[in-house]
Amino acid sequence: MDRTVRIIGAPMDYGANRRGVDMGPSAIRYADLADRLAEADVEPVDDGDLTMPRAEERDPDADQPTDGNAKFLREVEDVCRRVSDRVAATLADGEFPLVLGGDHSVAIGSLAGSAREADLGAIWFDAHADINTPETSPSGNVHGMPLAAALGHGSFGETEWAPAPRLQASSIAYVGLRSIDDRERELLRESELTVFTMSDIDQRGVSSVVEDALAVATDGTDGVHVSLDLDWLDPKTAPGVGTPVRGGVTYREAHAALEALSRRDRADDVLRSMDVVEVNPILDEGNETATLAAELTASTFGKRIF
Ligand code: B3U
Ligand code: MN
Ligand code: MN
Repeated sequence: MDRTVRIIGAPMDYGANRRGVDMGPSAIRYADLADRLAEADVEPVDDGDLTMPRAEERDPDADQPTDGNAKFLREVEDVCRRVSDRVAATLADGEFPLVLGGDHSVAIGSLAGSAREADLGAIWFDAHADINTPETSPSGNVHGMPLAAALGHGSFGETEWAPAPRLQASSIAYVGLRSIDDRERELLRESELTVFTMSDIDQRGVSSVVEDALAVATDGTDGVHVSLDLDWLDPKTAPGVGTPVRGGVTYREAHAALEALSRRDRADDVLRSMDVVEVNPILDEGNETATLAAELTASTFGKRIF
């Protein structure tokens, strides 16, 4: 056994515009996540799920802490503070935190916790850029904002819970973007984040793009956070996601990408924390997307065909 992977369920859907992603952690467990991780030669320990406040009891726009447009921001803050503490405690125990979403806003907590005691790099596998602020968001959904929160953009900069203490824009690389809002595009052009779109994958192949993303995320950092949004994959392969965008990576490309992160010569030193998000069992077909999430997580930890 290489190392202990602590599974932290965060069944949060406050950041998404539809119900269903709150069932993600159950569906991914049901798809034999623990057994698959054991086959990857890590020791899984399941912490169960964090308890969530109930959405039906809340008005999404009530009691907003900012003037901007961010639905359920108080609930997201409450959950992310607890995710952050759990991630930081797991790392302090020498274990690897694996956060199961829930919608992508849980990554605000993962990043903050992972970047407490280390200079952090991040690789963001997603169709979307997730760098809206409450001021620029077209939807008000916080799952479109986690990187803005972690970098302290807009009104997130006035909070003490959202910014990840030791995460720099220059250490973040996106892989596979294909849906970027106008305001996000303007910001990304001026920012230091590295953007690899689906066109880069078309032209150069996924393995070479992931190598470059790893170079960005490891340069001058102590470890890398991997954030896997299942809508990164093509909706034909991963139908169970809330905001599908056609033209994503295939099953084989996805495995190749995540296997590249754990090449035996570097895995244990480089990867520090991970989240797997946006699996929506209501929209899924036969738990296919959750199964894919479990398989890809095992690939990340080094599970090989032979
Ligand atoms: N960029 C859009 C859509 C979106 C972002 N992330 C997801 N959807 N999953 C927004 O609402 O911020
Ligand atoms: Mn996302
Ligand atoms: Mn997405």
